[in-house]
Amino acid sequence: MPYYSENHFAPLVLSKPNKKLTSLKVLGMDKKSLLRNIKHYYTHRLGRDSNCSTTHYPYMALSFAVRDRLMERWISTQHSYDEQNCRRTYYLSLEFLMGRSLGNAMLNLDIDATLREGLLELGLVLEEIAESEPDAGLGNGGLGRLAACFLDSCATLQLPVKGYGIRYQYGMFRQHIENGYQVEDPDHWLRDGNPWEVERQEFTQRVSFGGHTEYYKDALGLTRARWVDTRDVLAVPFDTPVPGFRNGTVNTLRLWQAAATDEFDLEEFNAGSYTEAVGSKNNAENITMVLYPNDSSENGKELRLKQQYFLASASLKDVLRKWKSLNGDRLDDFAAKNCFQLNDTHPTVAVAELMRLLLDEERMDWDSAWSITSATMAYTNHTLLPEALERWPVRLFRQLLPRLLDIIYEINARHLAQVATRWPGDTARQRRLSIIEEGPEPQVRMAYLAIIGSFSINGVAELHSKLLVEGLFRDFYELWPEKFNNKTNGVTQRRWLAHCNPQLKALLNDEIGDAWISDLKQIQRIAPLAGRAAFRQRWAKVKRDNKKRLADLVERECGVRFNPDALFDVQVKRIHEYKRQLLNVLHCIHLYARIKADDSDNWTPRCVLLAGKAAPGYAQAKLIVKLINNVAKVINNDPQVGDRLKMAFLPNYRVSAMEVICPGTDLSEQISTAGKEASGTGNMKFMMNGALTIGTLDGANIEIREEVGDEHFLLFGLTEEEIKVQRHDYQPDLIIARSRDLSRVMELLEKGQFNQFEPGIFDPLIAAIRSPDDPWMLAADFTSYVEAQQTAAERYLCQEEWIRSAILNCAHSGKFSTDRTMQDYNREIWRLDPIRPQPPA
Ligand code: 26Q
Repeated sequence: MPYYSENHFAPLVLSKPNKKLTSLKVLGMDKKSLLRNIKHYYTHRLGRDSNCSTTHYPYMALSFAVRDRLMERWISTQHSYDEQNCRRTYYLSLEFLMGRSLGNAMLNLDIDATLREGLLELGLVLEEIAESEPDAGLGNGGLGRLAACFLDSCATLQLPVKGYGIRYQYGMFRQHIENGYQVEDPDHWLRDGNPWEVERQEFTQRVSFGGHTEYYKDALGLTRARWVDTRDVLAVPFDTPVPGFRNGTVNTLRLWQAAATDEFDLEEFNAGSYTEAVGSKNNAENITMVLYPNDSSENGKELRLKQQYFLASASLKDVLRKWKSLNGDRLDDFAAKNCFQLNDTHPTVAVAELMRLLLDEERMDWDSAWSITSATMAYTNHTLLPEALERWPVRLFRQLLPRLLDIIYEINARHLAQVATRWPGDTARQRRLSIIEEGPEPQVRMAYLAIIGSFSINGVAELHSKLLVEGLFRDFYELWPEKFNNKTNGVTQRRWLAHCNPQLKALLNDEIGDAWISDLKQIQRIAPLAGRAAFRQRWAKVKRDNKKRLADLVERECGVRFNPDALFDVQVKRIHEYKRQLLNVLHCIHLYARIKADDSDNWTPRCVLLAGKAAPGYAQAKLIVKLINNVAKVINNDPQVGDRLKMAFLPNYRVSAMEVICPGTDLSEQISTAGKEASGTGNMKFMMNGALTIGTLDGANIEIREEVGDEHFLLFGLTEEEIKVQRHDYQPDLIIARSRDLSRVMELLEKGQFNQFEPGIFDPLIAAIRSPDDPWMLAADFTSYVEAQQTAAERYLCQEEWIRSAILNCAHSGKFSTDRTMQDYNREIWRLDPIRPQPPA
């Protein structure tokens, strides 16, 4: 027996629920009660006085006052869920990119106007105070932000959905630029305290690693397994409230933090190495130290697999604990009442962990355990890049999670037997469909485990879902066509319009009322107004003010002045070759070359903004950042260019930066190689805020174009099918030679115009463009991209037409609300009943 003390956090237990302790007076939502509360926190809790001059403490006091109003609604929502013992969904994700909470909470509680006014009486400007809040950057990009938008929509739809994730001490790195290069800084987002979370030590879980499997006979003489000699880690939950929009519902995001158990390493302890034994606690606590800053899988990192299992195991144990507290030990109904949505393959080890818990801890037989597991798990895929599919070395699994590897082998054996029955003698197919990829270093294919263990598998846009079943998952589709479905992504209009674009919100409310905030389809009611000059004028004023706000940010951060009357052309997203920021740069160089060649009659002044983070180990992406900065420097410092063209790279792209960027954008760049971007969600934020898209037929761009109509979308580039065909005979050198424009651009690049004192640094980018194996086929789309850009420039000159298109983009963005996405998930996968909480007494 290992020497350990049980969870020392476990509190003493009260003999019965204490109703007196929890009966409380509901807090007022009026200005007077709010201000009283804020002042109370400022003085009595934070201990600050009139000499204190930072905005941090007013921010904290305000946040505590707002948080108090969430608490009572939170408790009553959770009571209603328990009382009704309703079916629930758990959204398992290694990433939740929540951004800031204060503005969202005030909007959803409907106290933002009251507070703005009240704070002014105290001589404080709400927007300035809100700037003190650091972003909760616990995600890389699209997948993590999608999880955050989903939570907002589920709370608004009053669906009993709980998020489970990891409380990283360090979120997504902060980026700054030195000599044009990206430099990473740690993001210690919790340093000044986080008023939006509540630690719940009482629900601490224990998670095991290492050890080995032991077999024994149970009381009935059945052979059973147990996982022994493990090294355990505690998982401590921190809960963040997730308020719905003006509806009294407050859901939960539960994030796990690793803590060492009090078991000391016995040998070290007995050898008298007390300090070493205590020091080794670090090992445990490291598990939740940092978010992996890759947005495609990083292969074989042991710590990452530990994070994945830590999340899966702690969350499943927590759900089983809660189940037993409400329903007792019987699990017959478990699958009818619970659903786990896996956000990509990252938490997929949950399939094997749920089997382990049911087999080894609950003593079920295999078939019962499997029927529960495979009826509760659902998997969402977010990528089409085969190289991004997660695989883990079998060796690592055996070492870290030996009992789970046993179970995965058993799942695989039974699965392959089924394949053999369906396609007798087809051993090639068996090899293709096996969870285990054979080779010198055998691997566990996580996507296959997810597909086999789930009752639903979905892609995130129509094209993506279609390509999945035709390509990557074709064999599985033949086996189980009924499991596969599409759920087109969305974004929450609460954050991405109502909160981030207050002027447009006011304009919309004035014209069509505010129903669109919880029913975005209503926004199409502004479509007829696009034909009214007076409305277009008001729209233009809002856009110009937002462009000024964005121009101020760019000037502050980049030292470049953007003229708000120019066309604001924006590409912000992770830096990735397939997203083709490089194509955008080639276009900028092309415009520069035209100006230098005095070819600028009827010119449309243009300000090009790029932003995004490159994975720290992705050399080619980092070089693209450097090129953007170098090209920008040449363009901005050339007096001959003047106001006709400006270019800037905004450092440290994050949720709160996008809140300023998307309202001020005219032209949204969505220019990935067709068939590579699963969906994209930035495209939807821009559209909602009245930008036109210049884009390929990729991901959700296709559906955006369908909704708004071809005339209001700037289409270019090869289709996915054309890319597939032309790939076989792709000769970029020839394409370059035949295009005067592209030749001129390549010449400038190749003669070192943008790296005068840094010879050769861009050679790898030049080589990529010229390679017949360039997977992203930049040269193939260059000419058509330049043409579409020229069309955009000409249309912008006719402001009346441009604004009409902008209004129609906003008007037709109704489909791209996550409210719609969540209704689709709920109708076809989760089947949850909305629950109205009892209003607090
Ligand atoms: C996996 C293993 C190890 C380390 C890191 C990872 C990892 C982490 C993050 C792999 C992928 C990601 C993120 C992927 C992502 O953001 N995908 C995007 O998801 C969006 C929401 O569905 C889509 O809109 C985008 O098209 C897709 O690129």
